[in-house]
This record gives sequence, structure tokens and C-alpha cells, in this order.
Amino acid sequence: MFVLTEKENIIAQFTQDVIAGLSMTPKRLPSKYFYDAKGDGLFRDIMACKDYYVTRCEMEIFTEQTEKIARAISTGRGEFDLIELGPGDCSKSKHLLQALLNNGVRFNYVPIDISYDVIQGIESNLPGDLPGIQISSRHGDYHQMLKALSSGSDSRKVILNLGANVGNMPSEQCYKFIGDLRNSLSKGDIVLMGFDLVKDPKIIRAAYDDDEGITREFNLNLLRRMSNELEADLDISKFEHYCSYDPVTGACKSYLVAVGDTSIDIGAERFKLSRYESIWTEISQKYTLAQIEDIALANAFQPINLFTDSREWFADVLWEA
Ligand code: AVJ
Repeated sequence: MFVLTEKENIIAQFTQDVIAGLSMTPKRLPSKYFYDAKGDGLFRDIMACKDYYVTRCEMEIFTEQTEKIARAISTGRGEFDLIELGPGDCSKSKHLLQALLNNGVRFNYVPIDISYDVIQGIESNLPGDLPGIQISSRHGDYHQMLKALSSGSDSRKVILNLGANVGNMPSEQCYKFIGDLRNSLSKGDIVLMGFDLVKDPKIIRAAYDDDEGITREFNLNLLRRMSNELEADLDISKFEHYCSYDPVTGACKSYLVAVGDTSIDIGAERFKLSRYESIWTEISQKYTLAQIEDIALANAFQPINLFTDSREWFADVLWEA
């Protein structure tokens, strides 16, 4: 009963966000709605595809520097809540969790995700993979997450936000998010945050427009979700995936571009698109190490450690509140 009510709320919010985004000029839709069961599966395929380097870079960090990271977050710390924002299938954090368990560190793992699928997957698989782990999962989006954090227990907190998830916010919004995150923490709490770094623009573009067309499907899935869940009347074949990368700003953006005049009907609302009109669906912001440090300092975090892969394509930074 509770689940049903929450699901209805999610649909109401989804409808409201879609209508608000399509009413804007230029049109946009929030990337957080990529992730239904099908979207989660497509994202897993993206992570495994040859053009998407992001996951492999961060995986290198988590497999090659596991002990270093485990020590950095647990040394001198009593029992803590290890709160992971957007854990996905835990394929990266699992290495860290295993190391912490091996070292006898006492912690409570709190995965928080926007996707039911993800939370259910963790609840059913993690205890088998990591015997002895204590899990208290939550379902919600970043803003609910922050509220839950500050009103939650007064135990010490270690926040994990991997996978360049913050890249999905424009940088002003990222600053604000990091500021809100800082305000929900107490002095001495720490954050391990993943950022994708600036690199050869061609490599970045290819990662968001892969040869196998998985990212294309992923982007189009947003429209499929609208037609399935919101009963939106639309013609998916009238849209194409397009991605751009601006090396000046570090913004990698995805769009759905109308290949002909078309419209999207939701309830009584009709949104018209003319040929070549776009809907901006996602940003994947890339940063320099200097910009990342600036984000930390501007929000009263002290940078204490930096972990990068061998090519310096990706960074996991450790900050203390
Ligand atoms: C899950 C936000 C890290 O932006 O790189 C991958 C999502 N979108 N390909 C990213 C994504 C298209 C991904 N993050």
C-alpha cells in the first residue's frame, strides 16, 4: 500500500517535471528520469561498452587503490554510517566495502537511490556477496537524500558519491548541491566524490555517442518512459540522439532532436516541436583538478586526499567537513 502511494507520487512528480521542461524555451527534460528498469539496464550496457571510459577509470581506482581508500576513510574514526548516493550495482563500492569488512571496521551501509530496481538489487544481492554487512537502504532523489541526511541519526557520516554523478548537474547547481551537502554534515564527517576530468574532446564525445548506439537508446528511453508511464502521445521515430562537448566550459550535453515536425501530448497539454528543434536531456560536466578544489574550498570542505587512475582521466576526491 505504502509502495503504491509512493509510486503514484513519483508519477505525479514526473508529469509535473515533464510539463515544466517542455514548456520552457528551449525545451528540456531532466536526466534523472532515464532510470527505470529498462534505463538501468541500458546504463549497465553503457558502462560495459568500449567507448564509455568513465566506469573503467573509476573501477581502476577502486581495485588498485582499495586499501589506501579504506584506510583514508576509516583511520581514527569510530563506527560510522557509510552513505552511498546513487550506488547502482555497487560494482565499485563493493571493493571498498569488502576491504572495510576485512579490516574489521564497524559501519552501517546506507545506499540511497532514485531507482527501486537498484535498491531491490542491493537488498537481495549484497548480503550474499558481503556476508556480515549491515544495510539500511533508502529510496529517493538527491534533494530528499540531503533532507534524510540532516534529519537522520547523529552518527558520524562518510558520504560516497561515485561515478561522476554530480556531473549531471550544471556547475552552478553542483556548487549548490555541495554546499547543501556540507550543511547536512557535521565537522569531521567526510565525503568521497567522483569527478570526470577534462581530456581529449574526441574521447569525451565518443563516450556519449557510442558506436553501438546504446547511449542513443538510453536517451530515447526517456520518451519511451513518458509514453508508458505518463500515457504521453508521441512518436519516438521522430527523434534522434545528439551529443555535444564544449572544451571551453567542459559541458558535455545530450539532446533529443526532432527529425520532423511533431508533437508530444500529455493529458490536455500539447507540446509542438518543429523540425530540428531540440530537447536538452542531460549534462555530463567535466572538471579540471583546480576547479574541483575550488568547489571544495568554496563550500567549507577541506580536501584531504586525491585518487586518480593512471591516465588521470577520472578523480575520486576525499574532503572533510
Ligand atoms: C551516471 C551521470 C555518471 O553522465 O557519465 C552515461 C550517465 N549518460 N552516458 C554520465 C550517462 C550517458 C553518467 N552518470
